[in-house]
Amino acid sequence: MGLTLAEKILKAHVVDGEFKKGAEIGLRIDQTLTQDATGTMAYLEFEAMGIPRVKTDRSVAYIDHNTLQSGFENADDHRFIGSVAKKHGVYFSRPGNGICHQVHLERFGIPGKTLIGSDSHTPTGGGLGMIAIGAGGLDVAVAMGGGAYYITYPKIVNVKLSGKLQPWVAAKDVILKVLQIMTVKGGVGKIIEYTGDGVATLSVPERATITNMGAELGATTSIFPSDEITRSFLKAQGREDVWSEQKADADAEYDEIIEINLSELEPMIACPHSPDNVKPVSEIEGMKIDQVCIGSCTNSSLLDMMKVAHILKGKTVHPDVSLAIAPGSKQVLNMIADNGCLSNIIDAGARILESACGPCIGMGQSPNSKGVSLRTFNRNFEGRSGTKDGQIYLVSPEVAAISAINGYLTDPRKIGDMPEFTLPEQFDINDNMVALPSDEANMNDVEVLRGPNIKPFPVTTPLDSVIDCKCSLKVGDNITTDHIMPAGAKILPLRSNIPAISKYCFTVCDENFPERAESLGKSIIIGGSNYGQGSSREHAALAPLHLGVKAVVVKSFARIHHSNLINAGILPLTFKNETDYDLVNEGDDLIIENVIDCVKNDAQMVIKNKSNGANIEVDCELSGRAKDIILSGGLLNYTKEKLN
Ligand code: MIC
Ligand code: SF4
Repeated sequence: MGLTLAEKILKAHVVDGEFKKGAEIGLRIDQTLTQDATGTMAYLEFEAMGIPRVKTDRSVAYIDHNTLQSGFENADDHRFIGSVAKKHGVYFSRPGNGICHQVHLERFGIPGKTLIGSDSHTPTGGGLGMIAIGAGGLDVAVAMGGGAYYITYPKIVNVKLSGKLQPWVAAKDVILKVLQIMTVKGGVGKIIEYTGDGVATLSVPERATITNMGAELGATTSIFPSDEITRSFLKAQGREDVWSEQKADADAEYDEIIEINLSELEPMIACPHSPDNVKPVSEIEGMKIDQVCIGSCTNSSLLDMMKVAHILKGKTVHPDVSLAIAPGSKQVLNMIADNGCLSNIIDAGARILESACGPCIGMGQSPNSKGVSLRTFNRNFEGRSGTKDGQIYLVSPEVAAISAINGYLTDPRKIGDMPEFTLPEQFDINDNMVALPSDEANMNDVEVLRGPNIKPFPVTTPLDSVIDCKCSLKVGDNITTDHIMPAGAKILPLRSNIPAISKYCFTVCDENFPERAESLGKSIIIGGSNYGQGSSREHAALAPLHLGVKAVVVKSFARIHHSNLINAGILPLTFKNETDYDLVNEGDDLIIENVIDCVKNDAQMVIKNKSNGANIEVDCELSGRAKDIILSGGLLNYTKEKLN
């Protein structure tokens, strides 16, 4: 039996474990990326491991999230990351150079290689035919040190594309369609592999839009083949030498098949507050809007900007609408400046933002109260925009731009013929905002610059044999990491300071949680299904760790957050019977006995609810390695023990 493309790349990189479905496999990692909001922790962790130089083929540190410098904190973090990167052999993409995923696609990604990044949208690299996976900072630190990255051998879903997108229907509509079919938890434990005749009709940036937002399916990653289209993209980036063909065997077998005829798709929209709450635009067309934001790692490529500029040319943004645009990289911004598109955008009245994440992570541009905001981004979780009652809708750049002019949600197919937008044969290449690492011989001359906001990694302790404490919080289904550890302009500057950021943990759900958890000393959190969906931020585990959370008991977990809890030494448990969720309430006194024995020997773990007498069976499904990590009190302790 032949292999799928994902399996071929995985197989070529397996360094530990048996290569069979469902088993845990350790992968050799060729490239890593970090961004600034998760990067400071990742480099503190790397330093704590005591390995002098990174051992990957290429590691890149980006600054793109915390670019609003309203105090010293973010600038200090940028300086820390720049200096620590230089010392240890990491390329440093300076603020202004662009969003990590966009820049990595343009300048560093290589077909057939593995990439892990401390950001959940790292699968963008799948658009080039890479296995690119989002992970916690600690996992990235270990990979930089040459350690393997562990995943469960996933199921492979084949999304077969046929036909061709009709004018004004976009790559964004493809992934919104997939989200409508699979939902935000449908991809957990799966890789989404795109095949079929339709693939050849999509450019690399369009493929990258699709793999990027595959993160919203909860998938391990998504991947396209690397073909002649990929070759011309890399050639235009001056990197044809790194191209190789990557495709599935003709007789590859998939676990699931989804067929999508591109010709039949229409413009789609994800409604508040979930990326899978998808409808055709035509169903709610005419909805009045207050704001439009175009950009983010999903939709900020040169092609996206050129389409937007074409729509805006000679028009004016509607008087009731604020339009903000952030091109994805310095390369994109430079090229639209050179080809005149930027001038059309400025002329129309758009507010030009720097090439960074910006409003996507609540770094400015929060909409007005109850404001309706159309965004080309990938997440519309409640509160993420910075306005609690903001109504965020996710659409393609085409829908966003035409709606900004009209003042209401508009189906772009109405605006007549679409001109051909093709990628240039040569991009504008200037890597002057990527600082090179020091030579190994000179690394000791590089001083690592630490600001006062940078606090050490929290101390973890080996697993307790008895967990005897209260339930400090009970939450429902689909809790996102934006609920657990909110971001935004006010809180993000505290990413290097766990004690300070912990004061905001879960405040979206319950303002009193941090104080309550801290005063309890230790506690357990109860949750529903798909707990921890969304970002890779390990702060969603480190803040609960700091607040004394010993175990999280839920109906099911999202992949990256599950690993982050293990890495932080917090016990991740699932209800054996989901209905037992009803047997625990906030404030109940709980006890779990023989914890170490149950973890080591896979014995049935039971939570006794002393408040109502219920005995609740819970599962602790961990691989052998994950058990050792939990027993050691987290990945850092485990790695140090191994290195010693
Ligand atoms: C996001 O889109 O939620 C982020 C901000 O990029 C996160 C990383 C973070 O929280 O720093 C992600 O996607 O992993
Ligand atoms: Fe940045 Fe938004 Fe992309 Fe996250 S999803 S990396 S915040 S642009």
